[in-house]
Amino acid sequence: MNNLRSVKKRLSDLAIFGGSPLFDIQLHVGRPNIGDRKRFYELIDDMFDRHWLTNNGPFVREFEERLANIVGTEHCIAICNATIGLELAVRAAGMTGEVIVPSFTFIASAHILEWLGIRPVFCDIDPKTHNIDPTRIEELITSRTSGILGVHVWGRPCDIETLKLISSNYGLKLIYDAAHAFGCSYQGKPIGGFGDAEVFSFHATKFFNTFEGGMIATNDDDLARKLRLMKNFGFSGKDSVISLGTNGKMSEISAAMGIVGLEHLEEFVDVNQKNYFAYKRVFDKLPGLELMTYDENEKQNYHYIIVEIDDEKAGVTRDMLVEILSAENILARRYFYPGCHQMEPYQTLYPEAKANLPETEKLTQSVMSLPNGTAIDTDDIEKIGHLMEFVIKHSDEIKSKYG
Ligand code: T4K
Repeated sequence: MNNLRSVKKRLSDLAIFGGSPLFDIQLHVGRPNIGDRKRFYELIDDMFDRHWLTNNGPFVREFEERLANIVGTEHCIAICNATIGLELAVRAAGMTGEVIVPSFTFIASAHILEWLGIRPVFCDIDPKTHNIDPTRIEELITSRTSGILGVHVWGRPCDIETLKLISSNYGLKLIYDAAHAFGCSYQGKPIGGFGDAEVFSFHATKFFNTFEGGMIATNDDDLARKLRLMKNFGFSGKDSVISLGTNGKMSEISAAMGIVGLEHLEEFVDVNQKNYFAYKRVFDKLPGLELMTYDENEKQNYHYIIVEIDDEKAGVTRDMLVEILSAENILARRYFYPGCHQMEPYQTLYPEAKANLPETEKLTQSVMSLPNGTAIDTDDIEKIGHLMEFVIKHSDEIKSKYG
């Protein structure tokens, strides 16, 4: 119990934010997983030797092929980031007017709609899954609704079956923001093949990264053809532009990072999973702190360590915990606080949205995300556990310090 003793010593006078922190280095949520550097440098040498840095180069083509093998869709289109990927997918699918989207998501999911002149109509979530609540969708459908943008929050799939049924009943397009869900499955099938298209993020903070990057997966040939044109300014060949387009291309250096990362995919998942179960041992013992569960029958990337805090039972609030952890160099995040509808321009444009989002409102106040990935190990997690245990035991004194 040396760790516990040191925590007690460290916090004994409950001058919680003084002295040197429990961890010497900062433990961040979103620390990138990095594969074999030597192999990466070799690929970069090849790239320089070829003098081909972007524009559908050989690394991008190889990366797309490997992705298609993993995800099992007809088309995997590498892109510069998921935000542009979502814009491309929504535009190529022909969404207009209004699109139904959860507010409990990263702001990009809402921004891409508003950016395209589409109104994001915020739907509440199911508190058990943190995903869009399908029972609340139909009441939001109007004559202007053209689609649903589901988000597989934390990599846990939406209720895909019901969303598919609703979208086909109402003639709506269905796109998934699968930014969190690379390596995850739904009913045994890889995420990527559902809806009209699914968009993944390979941003540095995701469990698998290409610095910045992402991919659009689809089985729709026509949509894929449109997407390939649109991500390259609408060029169909040299000197021939046949549609409106933008620059959504992935660079060769990103694709090289992706190729190396794919060679470590199982190892990244193993580390995440091991850490997840170490956190589980910690949180199983602590009152008022509930660790989000993963469905063990599906494939998961175990990247997100999401804890819901019940103030009454824990004796401390989520915000107090985040502050205490941060003072000890554990940089937890309040994802997704305060919810898209509470950010601009949505708060001003659609002030009435809040009234329909009670579960979103509740969750944004009680949830926090903790570090995971190769930059943290089970010893660190045990230490975090001792700290949390101590904080909860001394919650009355700590609260009085907060005034
Ligand atoms: N849809 C969803 C559901 C998403 O979650 C996201 C992205 C998107 C769409 C859009 O995908 P992209 O267009 O980005 O491909 C971060 C990421 O920037 C963002 O990609 C991610 N979601 C979101 C959940 O997290 P911030 O504003 O929180 O980033 P920041 O700079 O505060 O960094 C987050 C944490 O990561 C910090 O603790 C520091 C750490 N970090 C970050 C970077 C970049 C590192 O340790 N190393 C790094 O290189 O948005």
